[in-house]
Amino acid sequence: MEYANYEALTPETLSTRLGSLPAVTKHLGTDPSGWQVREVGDGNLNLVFIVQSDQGSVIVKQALPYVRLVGDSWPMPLYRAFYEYHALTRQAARDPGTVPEIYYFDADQALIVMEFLSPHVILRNKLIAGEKVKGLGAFCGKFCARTAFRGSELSLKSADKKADVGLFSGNVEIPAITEGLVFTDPYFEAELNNHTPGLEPVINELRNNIELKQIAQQMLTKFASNTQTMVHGDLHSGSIMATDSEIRVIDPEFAQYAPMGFDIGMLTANYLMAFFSQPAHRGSDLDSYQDWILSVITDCWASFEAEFRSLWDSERTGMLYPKTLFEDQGHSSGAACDGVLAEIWRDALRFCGIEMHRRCLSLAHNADFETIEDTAVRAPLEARNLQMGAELVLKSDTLKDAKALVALARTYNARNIL
Ligand code: SR1
Ligand code: MG
Repeated sequence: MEYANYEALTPETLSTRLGSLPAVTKHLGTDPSGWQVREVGDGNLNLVFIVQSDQGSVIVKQALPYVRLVGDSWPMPLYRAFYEYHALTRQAARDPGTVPEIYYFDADQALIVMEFLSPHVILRNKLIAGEKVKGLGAFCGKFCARTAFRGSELSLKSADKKADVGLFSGNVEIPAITEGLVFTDPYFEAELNNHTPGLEPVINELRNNIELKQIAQQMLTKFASNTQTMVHGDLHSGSIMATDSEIRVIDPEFAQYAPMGFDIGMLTANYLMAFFSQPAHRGSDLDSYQDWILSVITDCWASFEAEFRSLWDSERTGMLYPKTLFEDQGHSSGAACDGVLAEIWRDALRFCGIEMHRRCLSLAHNADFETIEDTAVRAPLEARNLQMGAELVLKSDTLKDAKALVALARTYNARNIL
């Protein structure tokens, strides 16, 4: 794609430029002069517009040719919209009803018109505000299991899966962001890094731990070379929108084929960071809200495992662990499934620990901690998060299950580190 005609939309030009598209007028009506357009993008990369008329609303998301968070000194290919579009279509097929409906895609303008989710809000804001979402853990676990299983050669025909790996392998610069910012930058003084003052003793300890860096690089190797399934690639609480009981996953432009444990590991990290940040956000309801966040983590893993096992029994039609080798021989494949889940669990814990580091040490921190204005309050909470992250990376073999994981989180939450 050349993008010769690409032009970034503005609130002033959007109605004229999209006003005659049937896919859009179907939702907003045919009189664009009455449309209200607001640019609401608060992510790190793109333009996002809410377009409303008296007949309905849509979201228009358009890629910019650079990283919005940094500016045009960091160019970023427009083709990421193409991958986001393809990721959304695959997620919609693999776990129907969990992602916004796409109304229109324009590859040359790097834009997607999609369903406006309302009254959904970004989950991270709900977690900061102390709001609960019914069924959150179960939803997330099922989403991770279904997309992991159904995007892999446990389920897909090999030729289809390999063709898809080929398609997504064109998405180079976006994974490179993760490869640098997530796996590498936290562990040395990289140019774009920043951290809360006061954390230096904890950071020095991490950066001087050679084993920690070695395992982080092992996980980077796995992330970059293991094409087990199509992952969302950036699954955190900012990529989930929810009401009190309705949940959707958004923003899969970081999609790539990668290890099955990646999404659920990153998501678990973001729940743990929400948990560790709570003392600065809550009052008398602190304990019960922190308990609820930990229950989201255990629910998520329970639902992931149950769904994965169910798909293993009912949809294992790919070339991996075929029934011809097990059930058809009168042999149980239960231990093989246990083995696959054990590897996902260990990988996820390590990805989780690394994500806990990057959100406090490299570029693109999360609002859970960043909205704590008093750095003297923020630093000790981040210190707990950083040290637990290191334990997850270094000792993933010793943590048996999600119950043990949340018990460990409680011990770090009680520590005075700085
Ligand atoms: C430069 S992009 C920084 C971060 O924003 C995205 O949401 C991803 O998390 C990425 O790592
Ligand atoms: Mg995003």
